[in-house]
Amino acid sequence: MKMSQQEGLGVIVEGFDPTSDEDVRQIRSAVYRDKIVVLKGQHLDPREFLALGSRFGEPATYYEPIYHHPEVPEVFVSSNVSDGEKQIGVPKTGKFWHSDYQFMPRPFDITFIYPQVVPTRNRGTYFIDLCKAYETLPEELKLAVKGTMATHSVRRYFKIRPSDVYRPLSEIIDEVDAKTPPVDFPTAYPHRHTDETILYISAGFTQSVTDAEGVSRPDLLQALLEHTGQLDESCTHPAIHLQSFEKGDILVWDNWSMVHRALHTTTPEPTVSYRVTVYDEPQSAQ
Ligand code: 7UC
Ligand code: FE
Repeated sequence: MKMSQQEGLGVIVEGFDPTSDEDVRQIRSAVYRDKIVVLKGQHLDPREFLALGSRFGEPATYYEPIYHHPEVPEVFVSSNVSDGEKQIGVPKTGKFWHSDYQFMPRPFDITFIYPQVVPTRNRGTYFIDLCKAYETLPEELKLAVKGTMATHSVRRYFKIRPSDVYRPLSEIIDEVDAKTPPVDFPTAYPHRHTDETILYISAGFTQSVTDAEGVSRPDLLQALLEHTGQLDESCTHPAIHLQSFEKGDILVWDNWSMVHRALHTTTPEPTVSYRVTVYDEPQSAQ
């Protein structure tokens, strides 16, 4: 196995063998040290892709079945391809700054993305390292963040399902709130595997930041999002890393440290990718 540093952020890995305990150990530590790992030259079917993910932890099946791969439900499918009648997976997923399952009581530890059909233009995923965001916060903002909680919800980005057609919007919103009520995490969150602090907020899922007295601080949330680079709609902020990929690559990242945003093709080109997400510790060890 050969590992080389990527410009800016992350490592590129050639010759990863998912059946090797030593390779898996090295990739796991690279994920937490380098945040993004690109595994080159992987040729796996959905079951083998799931098996690869399982080497790193306990796979989690996405809570909404419309995203499931028809044969392997643990595989989440993002796709704008439909064979006439049947749409497999969901188009245009994750086109906003977020971290996977940030709106759930237990967000995923590691995300694996395996592009299947890669468009010729506008391919890639944007990333921002929230540990670096915390580290570079001006002292007064670090102080202001202390003791605050951030509230996250999927509400703004929940995708209407085919079965929702003709349902009242209010009923769907009530259902989303009942099924996935907002969750709270400390705004400055200690990383479990490194000595870093994560500025755990995203423009897509974070609804509010509340101070120790229970007062909502929209001004603070705005200033923090601004500092991370997530409010730059041109995505040219220096903190933003554009990760490109080609067929055969698997993108692996530390889902606590990184917020990401899909760059979707603006042309009508087909694009399909598979995703596996894992918990790196058993459920009970939370
Ligand atoms: O369709 C999507 O953009 C999915 C998003 C709401 N959630 C992905 C996740 O893993 O949190
Ligand atoms: Fe995502």
